[in-house]
Amino acid sequence: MSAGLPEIDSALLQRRIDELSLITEAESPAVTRVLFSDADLRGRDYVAGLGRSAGLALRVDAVGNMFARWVGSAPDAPVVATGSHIDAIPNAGKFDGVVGVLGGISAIEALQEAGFKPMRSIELIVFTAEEPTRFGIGCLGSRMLAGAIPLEKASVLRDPEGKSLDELRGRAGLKEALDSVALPKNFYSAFVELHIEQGPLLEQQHIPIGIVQAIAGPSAYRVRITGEGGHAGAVLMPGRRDASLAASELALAVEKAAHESGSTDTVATTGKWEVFPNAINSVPCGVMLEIDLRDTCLETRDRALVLMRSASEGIAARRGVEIIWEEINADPPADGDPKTMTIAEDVSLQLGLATRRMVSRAYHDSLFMARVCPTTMIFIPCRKGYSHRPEEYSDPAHITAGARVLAGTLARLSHQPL
Ligand code: HGY
Ligand code: MN
Ligand code: MN
Repeated sequence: MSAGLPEIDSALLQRRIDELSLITEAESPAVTRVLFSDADLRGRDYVAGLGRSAGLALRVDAVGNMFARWVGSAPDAPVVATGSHIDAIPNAGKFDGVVGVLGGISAIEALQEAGFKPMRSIELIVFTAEEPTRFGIGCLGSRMLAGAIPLEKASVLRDPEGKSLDELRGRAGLKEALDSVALPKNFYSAFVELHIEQGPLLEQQHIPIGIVQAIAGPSAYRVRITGEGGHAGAVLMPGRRDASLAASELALAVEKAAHESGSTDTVATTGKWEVFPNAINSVPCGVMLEIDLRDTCLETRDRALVLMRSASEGIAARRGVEIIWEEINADPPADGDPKTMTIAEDVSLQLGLATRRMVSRAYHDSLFMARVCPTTMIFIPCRKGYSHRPEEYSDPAHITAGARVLAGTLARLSHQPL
């Protein structure tokens, strides 16, 4: 490959990001693209079209992970992979995940343009359901690739309307058995994901490239609270067993536990809240909460959980309600691979780009890819750290720089000794 690093077609990459952002179920500039929704299926078609025009060999697995491969001169050697996701939670932005998918395609096209010839094949992955919106669990596609979710748990997943994974993937024409998804050993030699930081650090410190050395471990819990309903006018206050007041106390206890875990890396959010019967003149008899608890350290995350659970028992006893906890997922944190991080740093240096190592507090498919091969992430700044909201924004110059670092890193990894 020429001494210099290939140029990314910045205008084309930006245009594609804008085009993909218009494939949404939300009012622009918001983006909503939930797994296997029409928008998600149209978004997949859009990206598959780009992969085909780049001459990549396409395949889709049983859960909808999409693979676009640039076959190298050593086609049977473990493959170098990159990629991210295009699904988006309701009312999100247009860069989360998309930068890694479209930036990955641009990086491959730039290498092709520069006459680079891969030795190890280079494969772009578009992961199914990085977001938990449809089935309540994040990273479903990369989890299954890594064999990190029991098949019996994956196959019974249902969305809030009761639709099953099989029914929905069937809509996308995916009929193969789910046990075909898990990757064989040494399938990939390395994985590098380009992603917006979803935090304010890089922008604040005017650093264009972040190299992710650790990804916080996510856990999620569904909590069902059952009290006693009744007429809002007729049921007097003494003796009420109002489920939504118990839920309110529990949500505050969740916040308190995160503060008291002993680490500033503990974060907890009661992000989903459904009240039943949800009528102004009816005392709530049931509430379903979903709680998101994360930490870069398992020990302090578990400490926060113990605090939450004991607070929950106290609330149940005091208010005479039943509180049942169900774990949705509890995943360990992941570490970046030192060698892969150093390659990304060297390439950044070659491009005159300052870097810093950092922790990702958001989870990503890299959290699971790190279980199957040496993995790191390349972060780029996003305005005020905004993400999961329409104001999400990343400057084209930063996106282009990130894609250039990705291109150089993939080229180096593809020529790693077999
Ligand atoms: O929630 C997360 O960390 C990711 O953006 N799905
Ligand atoms: Mn996200
Ligand atoms: Mn993401």
